[in-house]
Amino acid sequence: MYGGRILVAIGAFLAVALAHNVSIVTDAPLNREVLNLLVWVLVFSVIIFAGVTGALLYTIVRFRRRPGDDALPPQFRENARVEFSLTLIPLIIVLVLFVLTAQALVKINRPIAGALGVEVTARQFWWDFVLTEEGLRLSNELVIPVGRPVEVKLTSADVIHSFWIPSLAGKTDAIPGQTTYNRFMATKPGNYYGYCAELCGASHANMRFRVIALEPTEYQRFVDAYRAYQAPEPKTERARRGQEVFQARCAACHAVKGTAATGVLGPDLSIFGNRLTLASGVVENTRENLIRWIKDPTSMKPAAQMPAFPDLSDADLEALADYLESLKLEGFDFRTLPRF
Ligand code: HEC
Ligand SMILES: [Cu+2]
Repeated sequence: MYGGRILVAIGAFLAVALAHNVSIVTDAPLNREVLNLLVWVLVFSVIIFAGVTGALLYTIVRFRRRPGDDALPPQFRENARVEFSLTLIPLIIVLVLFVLTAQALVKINRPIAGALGVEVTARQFWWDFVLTEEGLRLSNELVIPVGRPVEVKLTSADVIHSFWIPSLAGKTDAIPGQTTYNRFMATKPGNYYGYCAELCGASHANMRFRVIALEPTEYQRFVDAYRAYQAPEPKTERARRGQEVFQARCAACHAVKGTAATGVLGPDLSIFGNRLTLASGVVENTRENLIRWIKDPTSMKPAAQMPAFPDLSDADLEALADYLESLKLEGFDFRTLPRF
């Protein structure tokens, strides 16, 4: 009875998982290695499960008490052969798994020639990315090309965080004072969700990021444009006022390429107008959210490390928003990319 129900439950789970595509994405080299290990562990588990339950069932049926069985059945103590095999078989299984794991670890940790270097610094509660070769800083939304492996060099500026892009790569801890590595590759253009996967404080759950994967030519166009980019001069009186306020109140922590703002305590806002999200992937980048954020970041993100600006007038807030939205690389729109 129960067995049947359990089988139905497992079947239903698998059907739902398949229908919802809860699959491990095997494009990424690291994920593929881990998936292979999982298959081996599963195979051994099934063999052991079948062996143990099979022996148990056989014993129960074969040696059950029958009418008239009144005498004590034969009693055994110690059986060297059984004990020897019960030690040897698990030992072999553990050794096989050990060798497979060691092989996978070597493969996963081997540097990939020609990989795109990205330096990642995790902070409470946001992510800083630098495209190493190009020397370009991008905060919270990393732009990469499709079809080229990415080698992430990871560290943390404060506590332990963990870098995780479920559709592309396994988790890697970001540890203060240490460098760790994560390697992955996107095979489809898209807007991939990333998360912090290590409890790091009040806004741990609000510490997300995006990876924007572009076709190689589109990526190259982006890199060339961003390299040459200098923040455009404000075109309206209000945006000009916004820039003044920004220089006075925000530039100590935020950088805008091509201006006097060079702060590094907060995310780089050079191409804020191209950004899809605000506050490290927590809300959509809309004017309403932006103004709410500047007035009081902790109302949207507990313990956020940016001060509130309750003293800014509505006019100044609108001016700041005008200015920030004008910081844009023309000709790029990431909103239409599929999401993973
Ligand atoms: C003391 C440093 C500091 C000052 C001053 C500061 N910020 Fe911030 N800002 C931060 C930090 C840190 C974050 C990241 C917070 C988070 O996401 O957890 C941030 C995040 C932001 C974001 C979201 C960026 C993103 O990538 O999602 C915007 C927009 C922003 N600040 C605008 C401003 C404006 C406008 C001002 C001036 C009125 C300002 N900041 C002043 C430190 C500062
Ligand atoms: Cu974190």
